[in-house]
Amino acid sequence: MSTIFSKILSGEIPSDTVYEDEQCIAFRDINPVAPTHVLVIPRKEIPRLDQMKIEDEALVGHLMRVATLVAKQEGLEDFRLLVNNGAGAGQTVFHLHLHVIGGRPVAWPPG
Ligand code: DGP
Repeated sequence: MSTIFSKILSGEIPSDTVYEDEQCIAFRDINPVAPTHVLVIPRKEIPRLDQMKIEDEALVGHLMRVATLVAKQEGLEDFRLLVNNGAGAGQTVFHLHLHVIGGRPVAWPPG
C-alpha cells in the first residue's frame, strides 16, 4: 500500500529535498526534532526494514552511505541515524526511511 512518501517521490506533494539519485531521495522532516532532521528513503517501496529482501542489501547500504553524505552536506560531524521498525517502535509512515538527526547533542538511551 502506498504512503505519503510515494506522493513525495512522484512530486505530488512538495518536499524540501536535499539529495536525490536514481535509487533514493533525502528531504527535510516536516516535524524536525533537531536542527537537522532529514529522511533518506528508497524509491522502491519497502514498508519496513524487516521486510527488506536479500536483493535489497545493496540498496539499504546505499541509503546509509547517502545518509553520511547528507550529514556532511549539512555540516554535521556527529549525527544519529535511526530507523523505526513497526508502530510499537514509533514508525508512522510505512515506507522505509532513515532519520538523519543532528545539530544538537542527542541523548542515549533514546526514549
Ligand atoms: P516514522 O515515525 O519513523 O515513521 O517517521 C515518519 C516521519 O515522516 C515523521 O518524523 C514525520 C515525517 N513526515 C510525515 N509526513 C511527512 C510529509 O508529508 N513531509 C515530510 N517532509 N515529512 C513527513
